[in-house]
Amino acid sequence: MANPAPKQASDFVAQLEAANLHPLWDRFRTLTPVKPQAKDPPLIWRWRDIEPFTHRAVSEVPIDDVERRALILVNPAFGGDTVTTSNLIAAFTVLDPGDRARPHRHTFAAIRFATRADGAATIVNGRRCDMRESDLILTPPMCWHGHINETDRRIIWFDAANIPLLRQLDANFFEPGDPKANQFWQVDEGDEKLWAESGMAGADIQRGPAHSPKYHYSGAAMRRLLAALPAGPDGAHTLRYTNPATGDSVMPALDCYAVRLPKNNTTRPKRTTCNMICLVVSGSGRSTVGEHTFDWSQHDVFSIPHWTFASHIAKDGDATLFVVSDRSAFERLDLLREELQ
Ligand code: GTQ
Ligand code: FE2
Repeated sequence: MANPAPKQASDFVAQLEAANLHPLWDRFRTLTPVKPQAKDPPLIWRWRDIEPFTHRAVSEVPIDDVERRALILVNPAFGGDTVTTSNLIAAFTVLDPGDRARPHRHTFAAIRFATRADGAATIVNGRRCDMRESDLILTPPMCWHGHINETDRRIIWFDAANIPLLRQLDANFFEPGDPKANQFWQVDEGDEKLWAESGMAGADIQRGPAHSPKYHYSGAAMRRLLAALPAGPDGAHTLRYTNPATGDSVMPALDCYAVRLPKNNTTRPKRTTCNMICLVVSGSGRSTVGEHTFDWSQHDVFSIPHWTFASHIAKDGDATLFVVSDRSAFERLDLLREELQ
């Protein structure tokens, strides 16, 4: 009789459970899977499906009634939770002429990337960041920010944040600003000038928080650097947005990249332990992510869940992707692993 009677074993487990004890041997496999297994299959959200809802949001949702007029891209694999892929959300935000999204600040990190936002402005900690095509604007943890559309056109941009990560850690703090404080909006670029010249910085500027002291990264500069960059080991030309004071990621738990895919050259499949959301900035192409193949064009968004192989190819000319990820968080926890096929 090598095996103990199952009843005896389960009695023991039940008694342990009643005493707030769990036997590790009983659930070892669940507690320590041999590799990560993303909850979500990769997903694509097509701009042609999203855009009509952005217009409806403007007509049905007055900006003064809401904190932000953002449509969040959700993967149903999270069971109705507001999550795009693990740790991250992505959204499109809409502002009509004259709209102001009131100031606030929070501990989650956020970014916005200007898709159709020429002339809109985001004010970050008293600095006015005027948005031009493909500009990236950071709103690092606890920096005050609000948005304003002083143009005569409807403005739409892509934004992303690590809200699901902070909910998991229960580390969210949120402070509303004063919606009537007019001085919030009456600012110029301010200290953003201190970080506008690459490779030059004030010698006597104190080192501050872990995030980038530069909040505004120009789309024109991104395009110039992407055109000059050699291909990496995967065949793509990849730029990382960095903190100019340290050379590190822009924020400790949100990490941004731009990728140029040369036409008709499939990148080598790659997987990493971090999560990525890709916005198609320009061009069209096809990505194979895990078992899924996505054909994409401008302003489509797709997810690359962690530990899922992804490869990309541009069609009819070069294509550019903007990628937002939680990679820097994994680096800081010494949990980043990568594989290239
Ligand atoms: O622009 O401040 O999509 O706080 C989600 C949370 C945008 C923002 C989002 C936010 C914002
Ligand atoms: Fe915000």
